[in-house]
Amino acid sequence: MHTDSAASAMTQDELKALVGRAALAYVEPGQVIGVGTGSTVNRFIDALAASKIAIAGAVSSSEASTLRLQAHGIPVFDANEVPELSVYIDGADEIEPGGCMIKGGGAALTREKIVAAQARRFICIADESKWVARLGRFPLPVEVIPMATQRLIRQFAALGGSARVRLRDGVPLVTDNGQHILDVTGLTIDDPLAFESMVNNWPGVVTVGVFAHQRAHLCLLGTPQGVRTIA
Ligand code: ABF
Repeated sequence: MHTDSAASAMTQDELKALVGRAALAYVEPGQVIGVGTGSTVNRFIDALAASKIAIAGAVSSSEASTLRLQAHGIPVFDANEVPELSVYIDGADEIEPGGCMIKGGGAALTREKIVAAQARRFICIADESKWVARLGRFPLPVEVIPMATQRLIRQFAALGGSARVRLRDGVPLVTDNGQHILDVTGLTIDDPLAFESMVNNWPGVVTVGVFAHQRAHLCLLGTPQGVRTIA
């Protein structure tokens, strides 16, 4: 772990821009790269466009990231067209020292996990507010098939969790995949790998927002003292 050049006190958005730029060091010309979703990734996309690094294109994890990439003239490929990606760059809602994450605050967790699974290396870019000792403070996003919602709410309650359907403008948010999101508070996730495997098997769960099977190999963490590179 090392810290780059010192930086004065920075806002969260400035920290996101800092790590968005730092991620460029892991992008090689001619590559097709995997691109995540969220405001930190947006800063990476903008930095990538400004850098003029001539990548071949990107595989995107959301309609939102696709639109931003295309607005910069960066070609976007379907995941089925690119068997393997050298790198996947994405944010997180929480990341712990082992590289396990909670993701899905941006409702893109399913496609994020799909694209991450195609990449040799997952590089997480985050401001220091995302760094936690143990996962679970952030409400856990779970993408679900709507007909299973009530039973899944009861199953999370049996674990001490309180699950709510994520709303947008007063109605259930519909994901890029046409499903709903539950946000679950009150969980203690001591073993992310076991928890992800368990919830993945519940009928009606599309994706649970614990990324332990697809954990980050490297985290670029934005701090007022600069970027901490944590492997
Ligand atoms: C995305 O990054 C989501 O999984 C996660 O919620 C988000 C973090 O958002 P932001 O960078 O805007 O804090 O991958």
